[in-house]
Amino acid sequence: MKTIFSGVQPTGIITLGNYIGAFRQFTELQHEQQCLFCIVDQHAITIQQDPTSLANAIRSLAALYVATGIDPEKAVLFIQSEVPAHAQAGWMMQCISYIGELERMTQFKDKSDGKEGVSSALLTYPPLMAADILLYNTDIVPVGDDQKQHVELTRDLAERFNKRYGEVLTVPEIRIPKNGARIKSLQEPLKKMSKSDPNKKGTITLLDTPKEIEKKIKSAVTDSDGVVKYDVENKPGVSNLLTIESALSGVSIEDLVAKYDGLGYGAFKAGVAETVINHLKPIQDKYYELLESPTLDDILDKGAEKAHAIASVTLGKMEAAMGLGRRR
Ligand code: ATP
Ligand code: LTN
Repeated sequence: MKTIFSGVQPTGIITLGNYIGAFRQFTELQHEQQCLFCIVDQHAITIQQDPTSLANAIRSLAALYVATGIDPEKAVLFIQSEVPAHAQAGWMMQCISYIGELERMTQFKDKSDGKEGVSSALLTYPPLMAADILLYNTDIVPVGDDQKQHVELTRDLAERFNKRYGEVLTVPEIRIPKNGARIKSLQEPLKKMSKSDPNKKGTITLLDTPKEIEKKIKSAVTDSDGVVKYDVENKPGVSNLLTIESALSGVSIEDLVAKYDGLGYGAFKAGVAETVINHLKPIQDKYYELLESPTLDDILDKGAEKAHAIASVTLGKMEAAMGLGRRR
């Protein structure tokens, strides 16, 4: 059995991008593998967060993990800050990271570009992510395409650690979905759909109402030729909508193109909206049922306990290998 680890930031309500790129992989993998899924709240505070909103986002994300199909009997679901080994191992990973390699991370460049008062933690975010992954002897990291560079850095750091201090860490592999690894914004189809995008019209969240979904898809940016065709380069908006419908319905893009042949963008967009609305309805029902229930706290308490049991063993090995503390 392989060990799977992934994390999502509680920085807003998760989007169709997060769902198709990440959550769908999680629910598939949990049946055969040992899975750990983390709410990475310490990553979220690399950008200033309002404390009440952050607390709400953490609970909401936990409920969405379960509502989208994570089975807490099979997978471990926990909050990063409730397992102190993450911050401890994160520090050790920072100590073996070079400033130059961190400055080359595109997520750092995107999130710091043109901003004043960028936190030092935004730069040292990837070593903390490496710690998240490496503490659990992870074999596979299911993520969207945008995290490829961070997982590659994690591999480099694990190899560097092992070379310097002895074989302690497992070098993980990345897993990116074939279909929908990078869902685009509905308003700027060259940019990825992102839950912290201030332009809410470009993003569909898992909690949007049917009316909101219809409206956003109706006003999605397409092109003027009126033909439903998959062509990412010349028709990024239409291709993005096709990818969304295909990922949610399981119907191939080819079959969708045939289904909408000769129909205009109006009918196409109505069809995509209907698929999205129907897919999200049971997830939303389960979410609202869970949100206020004590079941969610039980799940998170048990998750933190199980995660701590695994992480503290690896942390102990890392500390001993590096020579921290007293020799035992
Ligand atoms: P933020 O806007 O705060 O950076 P985000 O929407 O990029 O958030 P993350 O919490 O960084 O979301 O990512 C959670 C998971 O969703 C990751 O595995 C990431 O690769 C995946 N993901 C994020 N955006 C997309 C997208 N547009 N398409 C496919 N996968 C995505
Ligand atoms: N950097 C990721 C979130 C993240 C993560 C992780 C993903 C933090 N730790 C460990 C996979 C494994 C992001 O921004 N999506």
